[in-house]
Amino acid sequence: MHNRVDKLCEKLHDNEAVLISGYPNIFYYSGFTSEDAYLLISHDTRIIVTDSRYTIQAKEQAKGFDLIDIKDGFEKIFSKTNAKYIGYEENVMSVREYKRLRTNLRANQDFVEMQNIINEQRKIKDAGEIKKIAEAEKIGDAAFSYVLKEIRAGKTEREIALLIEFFMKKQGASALSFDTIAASGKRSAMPHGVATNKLIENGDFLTLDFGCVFEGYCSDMTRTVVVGKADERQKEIYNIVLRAQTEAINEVREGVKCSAVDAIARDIIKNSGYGDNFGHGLGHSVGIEIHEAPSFAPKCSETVKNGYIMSVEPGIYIDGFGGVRIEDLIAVENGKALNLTHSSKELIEL
Ligand SMILES: [Mn+2]
Repeated sequence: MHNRVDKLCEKLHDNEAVLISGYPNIFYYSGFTSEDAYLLISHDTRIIVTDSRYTIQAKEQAKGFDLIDIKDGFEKIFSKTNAKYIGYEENVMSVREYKRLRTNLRANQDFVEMQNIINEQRKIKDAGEIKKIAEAEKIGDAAFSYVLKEIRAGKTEREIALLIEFFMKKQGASALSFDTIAASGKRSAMPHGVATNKLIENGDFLTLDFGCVFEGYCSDMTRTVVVGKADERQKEIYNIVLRAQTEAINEVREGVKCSAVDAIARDIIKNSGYGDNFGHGLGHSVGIEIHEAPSFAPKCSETVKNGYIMSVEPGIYIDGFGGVRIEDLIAVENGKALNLTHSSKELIEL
């Protein structure tokens, strides 16, 4: 944690501090696992602010930080640094909180927005982070092979989602990365169709998109199966998505443009006649949060770097018919792509 704080300070001028108020960055920089806290970090300050519910926990987890009780007030907290500019997280702080905290600044201090500076180093995952995400993804793989034996016509999407969720928690997951998507039949045309009480029917596509949190880090994977026998159109769509996904993964390596990886998959889908049926980006980074920067998207100007963990998840969605998405998590190590997802991508008919 300390080198992360040091690295952040390298980006701050002598007269700048940051006030971190969102869980992901509080966890990243201090190891503290509750969101009811603030970190004040500058060249002369390492402070964690929380309340009496978390005092013991903060002392144990946020080593190297001085603890201040929030009851002491922000006037005292802001007086602990000589910094003139206090950077805040604009994605996190509410307008109300901003207004309230601002009245506690010293006369010569002011707030400035610093979300990107605070988030920047989280793009590159260290070996320990990659290991945790790989472990989380392994739990997802195990959940998928387990649930395959349970999927059949007559069960609801919700039942299948719950089985996946219970299994992942039993395997050591502390939480879900997001609400499990289990979208069957026509509902599979909704890229984010969370599980409902719809009965799974024979001939349905069933898209399962799920992930869990392991030691603070998220996993994410998607598989689409057919319940019963796949028809010709289902096979056609599935194979286009699979080819787009596989060829995009083959392009992932250090130095390649994120937009170029997106283009590989997008062009394959477009040239197969389904360009209008793939509306979302190809992928996103995953870490403490399920959606992190950068992304594989047409407008992303970044290049792939070692330490990036990215999803690759093209899809084809046809209103009134159904849809297919296939998603793996890829880690970039030693310049090369390493697939963290091991579940089969052959079309599974159940
Ligand atoms: Mn995803």
